Amino acid sequence: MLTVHHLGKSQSERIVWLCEELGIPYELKRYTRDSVTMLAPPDYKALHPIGAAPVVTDGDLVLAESGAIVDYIIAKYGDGRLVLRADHPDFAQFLYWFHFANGTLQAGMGRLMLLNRLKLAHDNPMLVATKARVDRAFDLVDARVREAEYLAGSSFTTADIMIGFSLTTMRYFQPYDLARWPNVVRYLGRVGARPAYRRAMEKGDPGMALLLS
Ligand SMILES: N[C@@H](CCC(=O)N[C@@H](CS)C(=O)NCC(=O)O)C(=O)O
Repeated sequence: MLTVHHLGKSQSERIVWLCEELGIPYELKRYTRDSVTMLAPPDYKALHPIGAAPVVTDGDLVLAESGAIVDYIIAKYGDGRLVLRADHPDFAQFLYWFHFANGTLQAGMGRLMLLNRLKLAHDNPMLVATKARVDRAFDLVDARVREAEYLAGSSFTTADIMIGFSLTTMRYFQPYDLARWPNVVRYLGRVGARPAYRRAMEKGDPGMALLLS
C-alpha cells in the first residue's frame, strides 16, 4: 500500500493532491511540525536520511523528493494521466514548468525566506537580487497562465501540482502579495476549485485557510 507521510503545511501537500487527482488508494499519515522550530518531528526525520517532506513508502520502498515521488506515482499508478507524452506539442512546456516549480520558484522563495529571517537591511544586495528573481519568476508564471489555462497548456498536469504549494501554502512562511499578478490569482481560482485539491487540503491540513488570492 502506498503511504503518503504528510508533514503539516508542507510540500508533501503536493503528493496528497496528486493521489486525490488520480483517485488511487493510499494511506495518509499526518505529522505536525515542531511548534518552535517549525521543523519536522523526529519520527518524520527518521523516515528517510534527508529528513524532509515529502516522503512516501510503498512496500519496502522509501522515497523522498517531490519531483521523484510525483514521477514515481505517475509511472506506477498514473495510467498515462496528468502528464504529456513526448509526442505532444506541449511536451517541452510541460517539462519546463514541472521543473521550474521546484528548481526556480520554490528555491527562490526558500532563499528569500531565509534571508528575511536574517533581518538584513532593506537594500542589502543579496536580498534585493533574490527578491527581484522571485518577482521575475512570478512574472513568468503570470504571463504563462494569461495565455494558457494551465502551465503545460490546455491540460491540467503534474506541473500544476508541483507549483501549487509555492503559490499558496508557502506564503505562510514567506508572505507574498499577489496583487501584481492577477493572472496568477485567476489561475489559483481555477486549480483551487478542483474537488481533488479541496479534498487533499482538507485531509492533509484540516481547517487550514487556503491562500488562493
Ligand atoms: N526539494 C525538496 C524540499 C523538501 C523540504 O524542504 N521540505 C520541507 C517542507 S516544505 C521540510 O521538510 N521542512 C521541515 C524540516 O526540514 O524539518 C522536495 O521537494 O521534496
